[in-house]
Amino acid sequence: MMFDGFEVQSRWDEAFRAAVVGGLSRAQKSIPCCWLYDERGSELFNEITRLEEYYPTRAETEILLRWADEMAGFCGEDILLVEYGAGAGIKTEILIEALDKPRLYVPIDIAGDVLAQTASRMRDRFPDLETLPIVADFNRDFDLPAGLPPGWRTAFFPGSTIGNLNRSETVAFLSRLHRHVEGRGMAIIGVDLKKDLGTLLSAYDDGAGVTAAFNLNLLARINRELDGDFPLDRFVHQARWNESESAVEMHLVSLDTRVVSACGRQFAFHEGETIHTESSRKYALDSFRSLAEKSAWRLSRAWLDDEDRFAVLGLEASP
Ligand code: AVJ
Repeated sequence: MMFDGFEVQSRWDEAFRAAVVGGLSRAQKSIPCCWLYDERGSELFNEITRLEEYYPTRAETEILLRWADEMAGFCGEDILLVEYGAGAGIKTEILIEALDKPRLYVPIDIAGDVLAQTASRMRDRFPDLETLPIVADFNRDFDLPAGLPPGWRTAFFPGSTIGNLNRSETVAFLSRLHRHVEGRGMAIIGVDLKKDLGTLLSAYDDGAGVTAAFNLNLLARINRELDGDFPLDRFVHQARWNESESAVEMHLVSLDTRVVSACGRQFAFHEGETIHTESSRKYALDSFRSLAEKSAWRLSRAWLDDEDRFAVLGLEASP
């Protein structure tokens, strides 16, 4: 079925409204992290990746630059590279540059406009590589189109975006990747590693306040798009460690007891109450290995940066 732009937009608005109404009605208020990334949110996230405190992007890029040839050998020749999320740009270019005669590049993203930009950038950069963009929400179940060219497939998921998923979501996601590579390919996945809390927490609460602005932008978005009246100066950003989830969480803390309206409804906050806006899981290699094995993958390679902060993992599908 096809939707015109207007219909797509109104479904999107409807989904945001449902996420906010549902999320603010829970005992622990929470809004899924995908809603942080409107235009302004994406700009702020780009700024985050350049912060001194935010090491993951730099560490992962360093790993790719150093080990791309080995990764390419791991993937094999004539492969189809399937990328989940199309924003990774430079990291993808590093890998593709190293690959031996890649046959097809398949970027997948929910945002059609971002995807189109990625596809045209990659066609310019790699004119001999066929690019087949696919609009899909990779957190939900979907199949790759039938009739792709033959060849082994590698699923590529950089950025430690997998850290946003909880255990069961991670297993479901990895199982989907296993199906997408037809049970016999590879996956290359960027994973942030567990480390001292000081380093972890300052990566999510930087001195310049960019992460705070990124988090608070969600309330500005609710005010603008869902007729909300959150007072932006009476909510503050907080990064905290959740030991049982092994995750850094972002919250928005209400400084007062108050009632806020949005979507034509009212939501009560008590002083200090929070909205949970994102979890970013940090793994030990063994804990990731066991999730991979639950979804029929074998962890065969781990490429780390100099300071062992971040890992790019090479998984092989077990039949
Ligand atoms: C894009 C999900 C990988 O969790 O590190 C950065 C998002 N949030 N700072 C992460 C994020 C706050 C980022 N991911």
